[in-house]
Amino acid sequence: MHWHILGAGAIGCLYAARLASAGCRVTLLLRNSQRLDAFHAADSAISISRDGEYARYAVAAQTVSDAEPGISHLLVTTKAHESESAISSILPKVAADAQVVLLQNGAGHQHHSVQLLAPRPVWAGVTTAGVRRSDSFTLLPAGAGTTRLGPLARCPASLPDGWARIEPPVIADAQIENAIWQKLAVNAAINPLTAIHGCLNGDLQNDQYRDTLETLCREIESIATRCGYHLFDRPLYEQVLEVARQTALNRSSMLEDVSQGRRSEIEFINGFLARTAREQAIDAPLNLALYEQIAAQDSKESA
Ligand code: KPL
Repeated sequence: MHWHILGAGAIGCLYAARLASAGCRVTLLLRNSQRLDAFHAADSAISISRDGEYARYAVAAQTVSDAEPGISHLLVTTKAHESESAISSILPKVAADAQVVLLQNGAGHQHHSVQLLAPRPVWAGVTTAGVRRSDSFTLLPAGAGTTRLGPLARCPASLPDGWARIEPPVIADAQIENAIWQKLAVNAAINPLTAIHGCLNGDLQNDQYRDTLETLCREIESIATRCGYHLFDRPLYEQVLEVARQTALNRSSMLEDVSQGRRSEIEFINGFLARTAREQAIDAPLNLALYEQIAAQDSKESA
């Protein structure tokens, strides 16, 4: 089978390499000819650094506008705020019965994508794989992580074609929406605080953040509970401290976005929670304040 990947960021490139290793044909769909030139300059391959050596994965690439109609398998790994326009740009070329996987951060956008992609089957995934890039197509993995994948709409019970052969194995999760909320909750606690304080994930274990983090976690838990999601078997605060410990030396994706002047995913993380809290008449003032602070910074960048 032939997977086309929309969104050649770190996770898109990682999954291009994993799908290629699983025996799938892979084509990266790139935004424009400059990105395609950069890919050719990188020897038309994705490189992954491992133990001081680079493993090379030769995959194909083309621009979205050069793609031929009849795409049978589409993996979407764009930033949440780009997914609607990116999917719309490729949609006329995606077969009506194509399998589609959304592997993105945040929540709220999946619902629009499912509508846009009808009648195609859509799965959603959540990954904790840690990966940075030293350049556009060279990956520096920081932990294989766990990837869960489950049906969002119109899917058969099985994993999409080829995904059962991926290494490390993808976990089939019939309750993928719960897994999306779990990831969302952890990101909503760690990402805005690290972005605002310019600190590493591990710094959030320090006493100075304790009250803020505890309050924020309680707000997030009350929103999730009202929406019928069970987050973790322990308080979210303890789970967040554990993730902060495990990823202590990481700069969160939001800290990276904000410090590089890129638009962050705040709208689909704390913004999504703020809108949900309002709809459910829940008071979550700290989440709202963090959302507004980063959203204001985002709009200054894009002005
Ligand atoms: O997913 C992450 C992110 O940075 O977006 C965490 C879990 C916070 C790890 O850095």
